[in-house]
This record gives sequence, structure tokens and C-alpha cells, in this order.
Amino acid sequence: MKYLWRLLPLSLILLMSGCGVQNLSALDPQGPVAEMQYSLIQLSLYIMIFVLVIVFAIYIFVLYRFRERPGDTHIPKQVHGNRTLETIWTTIPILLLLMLAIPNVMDTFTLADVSVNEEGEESEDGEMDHVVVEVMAHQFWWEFTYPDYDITAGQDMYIPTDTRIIIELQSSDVQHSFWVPALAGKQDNVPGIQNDMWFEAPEEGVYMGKCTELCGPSHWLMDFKVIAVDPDTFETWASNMAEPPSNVTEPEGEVAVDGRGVFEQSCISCHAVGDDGGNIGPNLTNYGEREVLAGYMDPTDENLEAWLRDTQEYKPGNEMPNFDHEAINDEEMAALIEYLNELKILEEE
Ligand code: HEC
Ligand SMILES: [Cu+2]
Repeated sequence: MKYLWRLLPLSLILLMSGCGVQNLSALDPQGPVAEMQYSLIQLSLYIMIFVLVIVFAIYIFVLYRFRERPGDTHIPKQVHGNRTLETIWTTIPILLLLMLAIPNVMDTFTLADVSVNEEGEESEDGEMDHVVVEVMAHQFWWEFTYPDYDITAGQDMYIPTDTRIIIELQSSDVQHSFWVPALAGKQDNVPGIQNDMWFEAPEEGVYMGKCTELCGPSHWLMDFKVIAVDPDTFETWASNMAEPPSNVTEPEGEVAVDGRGVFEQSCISCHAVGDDGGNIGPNLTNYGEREVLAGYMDPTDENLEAWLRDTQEYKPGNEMPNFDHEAINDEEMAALIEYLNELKILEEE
């Protein structure tokens, strides 16, 4: 037990090697915002290393140079006050702090400016040069509303690449915090207050996001994804979210039709598919394209059933009720799962 603390550095290394997986690292910045923040991190780090090296060099030199030698019989001459030295070691820190402060303050103002160009909403080629996303945090999931497109999505935030994404953070219950480490630093979702931020994703890909404010028993499972796609795919996604294709609105297979029946009976009061349904839970129009279920599980049939039967086990304290065999029997469950898996709007096969 006594030497257990020696394992600490090892466990830290193991812990930190988890960073970087799936774009969940601020140290692998993507896009202008994350890059700007990363260069501030680097600048502070270099200044700290500089100070550390100089201070330790002097320290070690003094320890060695003025060590006690054999034959030393009395305390050496004591010195008080030295104007030159004191001026030096006051001026250098002031300069270092200025070197830190000036870029920090400048970048803070740049990053706080979420305005878009004055001319208007569209760039020359007719495409939107920015997209506004209202991010509403709930215990324990994320809702993304695109006011210019009149659509609402759950859990997956689709964005076009190379486009300024203006993010308006809000919360429906307690305080949460929105963090997509590879794209931008974190910012809080505060009930009753709107916080704004922006970022841009240069490349297509999936960026992991997390809630970073302790918000309840399932806080640690409150993950989401930012999915950056090329602007054309984004437009297709957005218009299909607004008006889903027929495979979503009118399921064809007999089983899926039955599944839709179960959905209308037990789920639609909280979940919308297309225009149809409530908004207590995530919009499920594109559920079949989720990479993860409920923010963190593999979206297999088994997991989906486990989630529906026993959601409170998988995300304690969330707003969805458990559905036991009395509420939904096995046959209905199979149909429901088939229906949900078919909810796809981007499929190109
Ligand atoms: C009382 C409202 C309510 C009812 C009824 C309800 N849900 Fe939910 N559902 C929620 C909430 C809230 C969440 C988000 C939970 C979380 O992640 O914190 C959720 C999450 C889900 C998810 C995960 C979504 C995702 O994006 O991964 C699925 C799938 C789901 N529900 C399916 C269903 C089905 C199918 C039914 C009907 C059998 C149903 N729900 C009934 C409120 C409800
Ligand atoms: Cu949260």
C-alpha cells in the first residue's frame, strides 16, 4: 500500500493516452478556433518551460557553488537588497506576463465575436456562409435546432465543412457545458441565459463532444457527436430532416408498419419523426443513422431493446420511462426495433 502512489504517473500516462481517440483532443486541433486556442496553450507552455529552466539552473548552480566545504567555520557574508538584481527579476516577469496577456486578450475578443459578414447571409456562390445552431442541453442529451432551416435534431449535430457555425447555448434544466475538444474550448449552457460561440470544421469527420459540467447522475454519459459533412450533403440532410423521404414517413415492410403502430402508441408523445410528435426526447427522424445509441452505446438491436426495456438502468435519472413486457410484448418490440432502424434520410446505396 505504502508505495502505491508510485503507480500514479503510470496511471496518468494510461489515462492520457486515451486522449486523441476519435477526435477527442484539444491537442489535435481542427479548424481556426481550436488552432487559435492551441497556440495559446503552446505559448503559455513555452513561457513556463523557459521560466522553469532558468529558475532551476540558477537554483542548482547556487546549491553547488555555495555548498558547505570542509573547513568552513563561519556563516558567509549576508547580503540585503540589490537594486540591479531586483529590477531585473521584477522586469522579466512583467515582460513575460505581457507576452502572455496580449495574445490572450486579443484572441478572447476575436473568439467572442460571433457576428457574420455585414453584407448578408449568403456568399457569392449562393451558399449560406454560416449556419446558426441553437444547442439546448437537457438531462442527459443534446438538442440541435437550426432556425434557418426550421429543423430540430437530437444527439448528432450535422454541420457543413468550412462554414462558420454559430452556436447559441441554452439549457432546459440545470447547468451543462458544451465541449467539442477538437473544434473549440468549452462553454456553459446556463438555464435562462444564452451563451454564444462559434467554430469551423475544415474536414469531414466525426468529432466527439461531451458535457463537462456535473449535471446529475448520468452526466458522464452525456456525449454527443458533431458530424461534419460537405456542404451539399448538409443541404440534403437538412431538407430531408424538414421533409423526410417516404421510407421514413410511410414505412413499407409489414413489420415496420406494425412498429410504427407501437411507436404511435407508446413513444410519439415524447419523440418526433418528421413533423410528427413531441419534443420531450430526441428527434428520431434519422435514428437509423446514429453512430451511437443514447449518446454512448453501440446501436445494435440488443442494445436498443435493453435501452427501451430498462432505460433507467442505462442512464439513471433520464426522463424516459422503462417499457416492460406488459407495456410492449416481444413481437411488438421486434417490430418497433425494425421500424426505428429504418429511419434513415441520407442513405445512398
Ligand atoms: C416520457 C417521454 C418519453 C417516452 C414516452 C419515450 N421516450 Fe425515448 N427518450 C426520452 C428521453 C428524454 C430520451 C433521452 C434520454 C437521455 O439520453 O438522457 C429518450 C431517448 C430515446 C432513445 C435514444 C435516442 C438517441 O438519439 O440515441 C431512443 C432510441 C428512444 N428514446 C426510443 C423510444 C421509444 C422507441 C419509445 C417508445 C417505446 C420511447 N423512446 C418513449 C423520452 C421518452
Ligand atoms: Cu450535462
